[in-house]
Amino acid sequence: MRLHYAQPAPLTDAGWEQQALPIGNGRLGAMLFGQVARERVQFNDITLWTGDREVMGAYQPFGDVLIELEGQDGVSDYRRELRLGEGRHVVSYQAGGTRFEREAFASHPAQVLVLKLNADRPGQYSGRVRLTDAHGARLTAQGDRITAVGQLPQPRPQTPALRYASQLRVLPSGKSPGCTLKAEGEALAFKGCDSLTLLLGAGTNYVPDAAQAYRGKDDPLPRVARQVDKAAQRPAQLWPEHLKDHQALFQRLSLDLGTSSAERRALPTDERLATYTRDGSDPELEALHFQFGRYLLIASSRNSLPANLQGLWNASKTPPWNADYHTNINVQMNYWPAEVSNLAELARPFHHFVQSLAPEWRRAVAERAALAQSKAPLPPEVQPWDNAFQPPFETFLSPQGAPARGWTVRTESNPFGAMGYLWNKTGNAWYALHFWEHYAFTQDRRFLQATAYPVLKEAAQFWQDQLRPLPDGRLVAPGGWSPEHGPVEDGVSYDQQILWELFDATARAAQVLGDREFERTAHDLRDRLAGPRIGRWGQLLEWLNEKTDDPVLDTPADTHRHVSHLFAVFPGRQISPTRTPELAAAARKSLAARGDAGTGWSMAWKMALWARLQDGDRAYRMLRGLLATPGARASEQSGPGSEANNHGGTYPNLFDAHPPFQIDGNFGYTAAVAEMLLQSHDGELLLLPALPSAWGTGSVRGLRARGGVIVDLAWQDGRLTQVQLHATVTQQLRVRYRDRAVVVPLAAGQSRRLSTTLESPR
Ligand code: FUC
Repeated sequence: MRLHYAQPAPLTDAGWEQQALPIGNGRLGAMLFGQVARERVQFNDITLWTGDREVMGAYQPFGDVLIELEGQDGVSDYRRELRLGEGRHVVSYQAGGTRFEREAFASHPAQVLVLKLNADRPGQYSGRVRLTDAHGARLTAQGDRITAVGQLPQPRPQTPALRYASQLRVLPSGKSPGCTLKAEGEALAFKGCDSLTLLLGAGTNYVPDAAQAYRGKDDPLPRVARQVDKAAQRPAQLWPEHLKDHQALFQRLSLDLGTSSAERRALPTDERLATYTRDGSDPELEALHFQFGRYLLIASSRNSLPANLQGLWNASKTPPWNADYHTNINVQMNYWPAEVSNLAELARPFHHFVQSLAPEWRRAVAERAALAQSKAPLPPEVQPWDNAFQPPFETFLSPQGAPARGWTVRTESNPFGAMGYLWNKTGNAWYALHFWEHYAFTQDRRFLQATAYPVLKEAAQFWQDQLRPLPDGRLVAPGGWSPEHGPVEDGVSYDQQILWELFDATARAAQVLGDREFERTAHDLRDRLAGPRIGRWGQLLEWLNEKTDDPVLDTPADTHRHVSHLFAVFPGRQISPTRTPELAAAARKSLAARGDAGTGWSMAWKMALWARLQDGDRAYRMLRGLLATPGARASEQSGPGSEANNHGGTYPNLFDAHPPFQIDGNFGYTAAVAEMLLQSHDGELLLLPALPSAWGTGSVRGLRARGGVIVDLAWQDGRLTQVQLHATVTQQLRVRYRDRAVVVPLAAGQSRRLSTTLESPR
């Protein structure tokens, strides 16, 4: 469970993106280069954003810790590694007869980054440490610490600036009598030390509260200094405490997809990936990449803002798409692995984000509704392409002209309420479905009642007010857009399918909670929606009416990266090979025509779709394309309609290449692998529904299914050999393997082993 390399990452932008390695505690994170004489630790806090409720801004880099070491000549035996099971980065090498070892981890319990410099001979550490700040804060070095306090430029004069602070403290350790540490200008200089511990704290005054414009009153510095000081009082406990915390999450799931050769295993990860791109045959790398997705979620999604387009790792003031929260696939994909890979609590930051931004999003909808009601000419800041105002509908009004209840989102969003680009109107429903899924997996009824149901119901009411009847009575979402593809029009399949899931989930939630009336309303709305239809060449239609005169849209030549009209297959469940075989066949037709090409996230989505269509070998083909040097498999994939740069893949540091780096492909990969091994969306537990022939023998422990069931499986030569179920709530569970299905009674807290013919041994 480790990534390892025989050389440091170059100190360049590309070195950062493709070779440096990430650590994180869900809020604070860093990228490590593993340089010897001059190490750079580039760090982030997930809340450091420019912008406000009107100005988009961008997610920002915080600064760097720069470590300069003397006497590091003649380096040999160099190795750097990222140990996923420990949440720790380790660099080791030999220089001048000394063995040096450097480790780094991001502690969630202590809320600091910890770096330790060790050596096997005393007094070997001389050099300096600096802290830099990406936004020109004043730095002061005093005693054993360096402090930076600053604020980001105000986006508008009336918006309070976002304030931040970082602090680095250096603790020399060991008995070496000659060890000195002192401030020199803005740096800390040390001489003759046995070992050093560096503690880095950082934070902002971001608060998840619209009423305070997302900026708290408190100064970040005292909190940051307190975190650093508390850590400094107990340096020896930081590591065991971190390890325990990390493993409590990481070790819930283990995956064995087969054994790789010893030669392959010994290869540094960059060479190993290159070899794999050519030759495949490395199931341990495939399993490692699955676990890397879990590692990244643990590192970028805990008790603060949710993972953004880059998780929380960013070294640029102008990152691609502002490293924002993109609403039409990206932020959702980030959370696809959370429930299935047994990390349910890591989905909570996304829920909190939605809840804390809802007041701003309500305001945005109300403003649009008021504009539409006033019938006044649109103000200049409303772009002509703003699909809230494209004919024939004046969104967000009900057919009777009343403002719609609730909120929704545009395609781009920041953590202060600003949104941009076209409205992604069913984004509200898709977000609400993440709340439902959390309940479905955890069976936490309190969460359903207090948290999920209000969100589901508000989204359902929004759509109750928005839907328009066609002359034949079917209901359609007005003025929608199949993301980033085709015209704005009524009843696009993406909207219709998401709304089917919304009403279905809302009805189920209402049923659990005994809200009879709304259960009926939601059911009725679900059943009146214009549903999926099949077109001329057997495809699933992407728009309400087939486009018969477009050269690309709705033809087999359309290879656009978005596959939004297949939502009903995954992450939705409206279409399934067992319940709706004709529609599933049409989805398959559309998916095959779209081709294997795509950005990272597009490939990951297709992988999950093939898994849901129970075609393990096609899912595996997507996996091979995704876990490969970017663009390496492009020749077999290109087609008209594809973008020039849209061949995703994986960089040597295993970051997903959109390209450029974008983390959704990592998370999508993990979710899709889970979907190949176990599915629970269709009213029964499907065991190994899309096991590819490449994974002959293997096992998984700790997958999570809806109904709160934890599942362990083993298989041999492509056939199931072991099943163990652990129930968290009492239930009658339907379990299927291939064409055999049984109902298994499970009591809360009970573990049950089933035979491979799905009978439980007496
Ligand atoms: C979506 C995609 C792009 C990119 C962007 C961040 O809009 O269409 O490919 O991933 O999000």
